[in-house]
Amino acid sequence: MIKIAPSLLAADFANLEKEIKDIGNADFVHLDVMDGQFVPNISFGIPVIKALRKHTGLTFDVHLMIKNPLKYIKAFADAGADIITFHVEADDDVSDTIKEIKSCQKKCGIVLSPDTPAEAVIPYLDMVDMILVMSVYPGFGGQKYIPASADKLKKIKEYIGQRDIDLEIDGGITADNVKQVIDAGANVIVAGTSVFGKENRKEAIEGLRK
Ligand code: S6P
Ligand code: MG
Repeated sequence: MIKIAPSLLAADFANLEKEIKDIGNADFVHLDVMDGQFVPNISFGIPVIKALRKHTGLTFDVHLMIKNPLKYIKAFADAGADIITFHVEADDDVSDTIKEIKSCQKKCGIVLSPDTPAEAVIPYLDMVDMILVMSVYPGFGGQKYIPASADKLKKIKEYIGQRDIDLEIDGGITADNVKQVIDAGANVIVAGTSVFGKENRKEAIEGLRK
């Protein structure tokens, strides 16, 4: 099943309660956490996620772009995350971080930046619920989709085989390229600018679904 995950990074930060209610027809809310160290930007963190939790029943898909995810997993879980994904390029041990997410009874996922090869997922295939392929370099919303991401999705889809793992794509997704990434194997579609850049968020989500 295809799931649409609008990224709040492109929303109006002064009106997040309204913004989150405006995307009630989405499947997930994608929450981009940046620490200014793993990526050259700072976004928002635990208190904002906790505050938003009261305003929607949508699944919170928390994407950690932080250098040391391990020590913050419990705090994000307690704040209301349902799925926590972190980068294999981060400093902490990948297996330990997966185990920590599972010990908090949350779904866990690993993220690959554009220069990390598809093969990097192989050791973790029997441990994760989700794999996120970045189709832009992490750090900023509103960038252009990197076309080589489709081949990476295809490879990872093959590695996944019959396992029950969601394959998520994130960065520069629009109504023009969404079919291409779904055909390549993605079933969770992150969309920031192509949802919150539109006047009518609900229509933008339906446009992506179509
Ligand atoms: C990477 C980026 C993504 C977000 C993104 C998507 O720098 O921050 O992780 O999920 O903001 O936004 P857009 O505008 O590319 O759809
Ligand atoms: Mg993201």
